[in-house]
Amino acid sequence: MTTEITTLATRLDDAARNCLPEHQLSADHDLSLAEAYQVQHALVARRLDRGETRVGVKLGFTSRAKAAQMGVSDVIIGQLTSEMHLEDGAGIWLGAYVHPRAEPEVAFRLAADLDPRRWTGNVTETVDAVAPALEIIDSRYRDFRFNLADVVADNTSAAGFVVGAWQPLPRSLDNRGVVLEVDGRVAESGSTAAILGDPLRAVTAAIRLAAAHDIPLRAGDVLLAGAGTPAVTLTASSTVTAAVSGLGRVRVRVT
Ligand code: OOG
Repeated sequence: MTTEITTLATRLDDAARNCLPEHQLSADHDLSLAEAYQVQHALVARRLDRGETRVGVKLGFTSRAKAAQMGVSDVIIGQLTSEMHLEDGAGIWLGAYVHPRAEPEVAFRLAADLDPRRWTGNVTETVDAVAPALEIIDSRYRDFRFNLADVVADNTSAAGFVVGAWQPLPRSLDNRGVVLEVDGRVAESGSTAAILGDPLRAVTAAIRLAAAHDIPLRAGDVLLAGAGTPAVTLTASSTVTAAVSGLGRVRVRVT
């Protein structure tokens, strides 16, 4: 790993730990997508060195509305670690983040260890459960502004996630209502169809991206399929709930 990759990863890791926004890497570095994923790996390695474990992956920009909100178009992958995991109903403190937002998601659970480069393509054998989920995204960049390489390097803004009750895969998941509520009022609503047309396609996309960028996948890993609606900014003293029709709901309390 080059010194420069390590330096950039340290910039983003420090921004997350100090809860202070950082300048976009693209302001002074012309990173290719491959280099941006190297920065992401170096960033995750720092977390693993501190004792966190890898617990899954997440996709970004699987929804067109979400991609349009952020001005980017390609699907990207990020890595989830143990420290990001929050129990359903957990309280989070705004001061522990830079400028966090929440998104309603669908989560899958990997049935077995998987070598993404040797995947056979059978989605319903690869994942054994599905759950409603909430993701906390917190771009480490000032004003939540970035280009594709910036956000990949910043581990796709991953900061926290809540997974609801796991349940067996239903026959279809492709057109279910998704609602994001703040204090019981609907803030955003959409459909699982926004997630690549069908959230099951996110499984294929995640494995393809994991293979391309050397991200390991293990039995029990969580796979967040991407937002079903645009994100909402978290505000103090509020409760944010994500509901996916037929799957249930999950929430966080913001203090
Ligand atoms: C990047 C993460 C996007 C999604 O579900 O599309 C994402 C960001 O908007 O900060 O997680």
